[in-house]
Amino acid sequence: MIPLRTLAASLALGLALAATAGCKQNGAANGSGSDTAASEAATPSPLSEARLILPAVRGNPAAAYFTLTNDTTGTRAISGIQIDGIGKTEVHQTIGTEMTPVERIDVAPGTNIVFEPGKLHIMAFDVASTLKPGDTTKITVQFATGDNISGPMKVEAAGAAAMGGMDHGDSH
Ligand SMILES: [Cu+2]
Repeated sequence: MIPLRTLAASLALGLALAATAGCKQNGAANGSGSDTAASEAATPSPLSEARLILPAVRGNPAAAYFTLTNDTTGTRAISGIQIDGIGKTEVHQTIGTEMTPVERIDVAPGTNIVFEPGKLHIMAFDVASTLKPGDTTKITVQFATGDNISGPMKVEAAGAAAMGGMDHGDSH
């Protein structure tokens, strides 16, 4: 008798090609403007750093971030966010591992409010399939007073850790 031994050597070759897809397409001349904020010259927009991070999986919510400066003399209360190509938005605050919906944000005169990963952020639901990385869409910040501010918003691919491990699958 010959002991038949089948050695199934399955070589799982995990070719981890660190494919940094959708890298920033920064042109050549990108001088790091240290303290000079007057780059665009024309109108200093109170809205900056606006970007929409597409979900890695279609059907999931996107996340949106921006910085808003209250350049008025009174407190501005953000009451809603609209983004072209997005069906519905919610303002969330991440506290620890939990996300809490925020209904209204008061921005004191002369201060900034920063929406950023892992902190205050916008969840963007019903993402239009037309939104692609590299596109520019439009964000409109609505205030409780009825007026609003709009500005361009960059559309970016779901980058590594861009979502900071956010999962809206469970509670909500
Ligand atoms: Cu969220």
